[in-house]
Parts: sequence; structure tokens; C-alpha cells
Amino acid sequence: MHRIKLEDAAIAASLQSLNASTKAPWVIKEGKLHKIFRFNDFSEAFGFMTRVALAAEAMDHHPDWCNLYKTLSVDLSTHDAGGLTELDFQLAARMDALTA
Ligand code: H2B
Repeated sequence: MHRIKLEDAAIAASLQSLNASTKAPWVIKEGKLHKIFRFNDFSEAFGFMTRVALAAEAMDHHPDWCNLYKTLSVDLSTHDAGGLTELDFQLAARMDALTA
């Protein structure tokens, strides 16, 4: 049920509510939810990644990400659905919450 590909209008609405409570917005890039997280150092970046990894495992939904020192580039999409689903927006919100 959560892995049903969202239509463009649903994506726009979900993106708006996701970004309502964050200063650093998620954007749609190449059909994926994209955000670059910047930390003070590598330990902070990797600590965040560890917390996200545990949440992702519990959700059975995993980020595509690339970590360079204290920068983490994240792309979220649902491979099984070939697009964005509710799960991507849920994981994005969890990631924002874990930075707080
Ligand atoms: N993560 C993401 N981002 N997309 C998926 O389609 C996906 C996943 N599918 N994590 C899950 C795992 C699937 O492979 C397992 C079998 O439930």
C-alpha cells in the first residue's frame, strides 16, 4: 500500500507539507527526493547516517546516499515502484527529525 507510485499532484502536495517545517527544503531532482545535509565534521555525519540506517532498516526502506567527509547527499525513491511513494516522504521526515 505504501509502495504505490504517487502522481505528480500528490508529490507536489507531499513535498509542500514535508518542507513546511524545515529550513533546508527537499527538492525533486531527476524524479527523486533530494537533499544535501551538511555537518560540522565526519563524526556527526556518520553518526547521523547510523541513526538513519537503523530507521531505514525498521521501515524496510533505504536511502541512496553519498558521504564525502562532512557532507551527505541523499536521494530517495522507491525502486520497487519506479518512482516516489509515501515511504520516501516518511523516510525524508524521519531524516529531518533525526537532525533535530
Ligand atoms: N528501499 C527503497 N528505497 N526502495 C525500494 O523499493 C526498497 C527499499 N525495497 N528497501 C525494499 C527494500 C525491498 O527490496 C525489500 C525486499 O522489501
